[in-house]
Amino acid sequence: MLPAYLSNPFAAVFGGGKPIDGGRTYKDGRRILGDGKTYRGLFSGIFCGFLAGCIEIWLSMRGFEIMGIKMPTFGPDYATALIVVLALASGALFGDMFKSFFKRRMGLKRGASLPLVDQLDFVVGAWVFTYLVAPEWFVSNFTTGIALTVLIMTPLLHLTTNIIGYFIGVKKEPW
Ligand code: CTP
Ligand code: K
Ligand code: MG
Repeated sequence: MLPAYLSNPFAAVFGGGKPIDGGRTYKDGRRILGDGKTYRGLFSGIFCGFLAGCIEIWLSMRGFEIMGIKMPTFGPDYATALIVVLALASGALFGDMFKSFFKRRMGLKRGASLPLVDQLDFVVGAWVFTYLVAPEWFVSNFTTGIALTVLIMTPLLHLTTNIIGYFIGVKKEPW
């Protein structure tokens, strides 16, 4: 889940500039996505999440071995692993963007809070993308236990990182 977890905060750190919706409004007269979804945030977030995933893959291939720790391998299919980490990172930000679209349709302004949805949008996005690109990997790795742990832990982790983001000034709101 690390690529999915990291793409969001890195989008907040590096985001800004041209909004993805180009400032355009939807037929309801409200912004399509809003100024909180930018190209820079999207691409830098995906890049950083993917990089984190590559480091994870490398560690499982070589790193632990170098440190003298015997690890079960990530799986023989490293091409799948690369596709999966890319799907986790990009699915997270597309899930987040999808949520912003619905927040705008509900009349919620950029940054307005939508409890639980704000904390789980990226998890659902990451899982949907991963399922679409690697369904077999998905069903064999996401057991009910893992899924439940992630769903319970994520809102807590998310709130903690966002409070930190708020105090260091990269997030406008602490959620
Ligand atoms: N961000 C970005 N591009 C993205 C996602 C995030 O530039 N694709 C940056 C924006 O600066 C955004 C910040 O990260 O303000 C925090 O992200 P988020 O909480 O998802 O956005 P909000 O500003 O809360 O907007 P929304 O109400 O649409 O969720
Ligand atoms: K978000
Ligand atoms: Mg927000």
